[in-house]
Amino acid sequence: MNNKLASLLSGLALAFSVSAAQAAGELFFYNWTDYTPQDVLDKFEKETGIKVTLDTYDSNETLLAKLKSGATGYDLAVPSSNFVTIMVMEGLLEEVDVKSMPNYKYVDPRWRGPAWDPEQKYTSPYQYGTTSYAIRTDAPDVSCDSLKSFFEPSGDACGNLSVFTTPEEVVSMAQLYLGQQYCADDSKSLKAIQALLQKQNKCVKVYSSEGMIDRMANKTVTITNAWNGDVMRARNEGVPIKYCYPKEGVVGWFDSLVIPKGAKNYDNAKAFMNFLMAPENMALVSNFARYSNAIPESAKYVDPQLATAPETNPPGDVEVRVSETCGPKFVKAVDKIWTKLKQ
Ligand code: SPD
Repeated sequence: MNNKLASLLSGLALAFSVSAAQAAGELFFYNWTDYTPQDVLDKFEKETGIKVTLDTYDSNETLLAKLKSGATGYDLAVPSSNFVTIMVMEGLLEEVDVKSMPNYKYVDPRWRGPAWDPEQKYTSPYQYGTTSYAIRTDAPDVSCDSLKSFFEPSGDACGNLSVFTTPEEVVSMAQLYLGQQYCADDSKSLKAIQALLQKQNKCVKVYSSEGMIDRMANKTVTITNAWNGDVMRARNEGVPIKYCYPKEGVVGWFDSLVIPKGAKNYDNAKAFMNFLMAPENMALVSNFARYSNAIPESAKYVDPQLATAPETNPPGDVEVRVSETCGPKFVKAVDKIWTKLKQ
C-alpha cells in the first residue's frame, strides 16, 4: 500500500472510530417539560461518559404522535401508563428486560410488573402523581371544593382560567365531575362531556400544558389545570397557590421510561434506566420535580417535605382514579369534541 493511500485509509478509519465513539457516547432523551433535573443528566454523563441531549413535549398526545410519525431520533421517552398500553399495542416500543437490570432490586414490590407492563418488558419507573387544578389563594371567586369551580367558573374566575391543551386529562376530570366512568362511550355521556367543555370554553383564557405556574405567578390567570408536583414547586417559590382536591376526585397517573422502536443508542438508554433506579439518582428527580417515585430507599435522600406535603398526600376521602386506556370509539369521539372546541 502506498503511503498516501495508507494515510487516507487510516484517516478514514480514525474518522469512523471517532464517529462510532460519539454515537456510543450519546443519548437522546425526550421528556415532559420541566420534568428532568440537569444535575441528574450531569451525574449520568460524569459516571458513564454518555452525553445526554434533552428535548421536551407537553402531553402524552404529542409524544404518541411523534412516535407514530416514525424515526424520531429519540432513545428514551416518558409516557404515562395509559399511553404505554397504546404504544405497546402499536409496536412503537423496543423490548427491554428491566427485571434483569442490577438496580431493579430497588423498585418497590408493589410497582413491579404493573398492570400496563406485567412482565416489565418495556418500562422502568419514573415518577407518579395526580392531575387536578390549582387556585391562587388571593383571588376572588375561586374554590377548591368542587370541580364545578374548574368547569363552570363564575364571577372573576371566568375569563381567568388556564386549561391543558390536549384532552386526555381534561376529559377524565370532566368524567369525574359528571359522575361517569372513564372511557364511557355512550352518546349520552359523550354529549354531556361536549356540553360541559363548550360551557367551560367561554371562561378559558389559555389552553396550554406548559407555563401554568408562570401564568399563576404573574396573575395572568387565577385558576389552572395542574399536576401536583408543579404546584409544590410553585408554592415553595412563594406563589400563593393551592393544589385542589375537589370532592369528585383527582386523576392518578404513573410515568415510565421507555425505549422508542429503532432507538440508535439502545444500550445507553438501558444504562440510563438502570441508573435512575438507584435510590440516590431517583431522589434527584423527585427533589427537582416534587413527585413521588417507586424507589422506597430514595427516601433517605429525598427532601422530607415530599412525605408530608399536601400536594403528595391526597386526603383519605378524595378518590384518586387512575387514568385508563380507552377504546377507539371513545378516542375518536373525544378527538371530534376537542377539535370542535378549539375551532
Ligand atoms: N412538568 C411535567 C409533569 C408531567 C407529569 N406527567 C403528567 C402525566 C399526565 N397523565
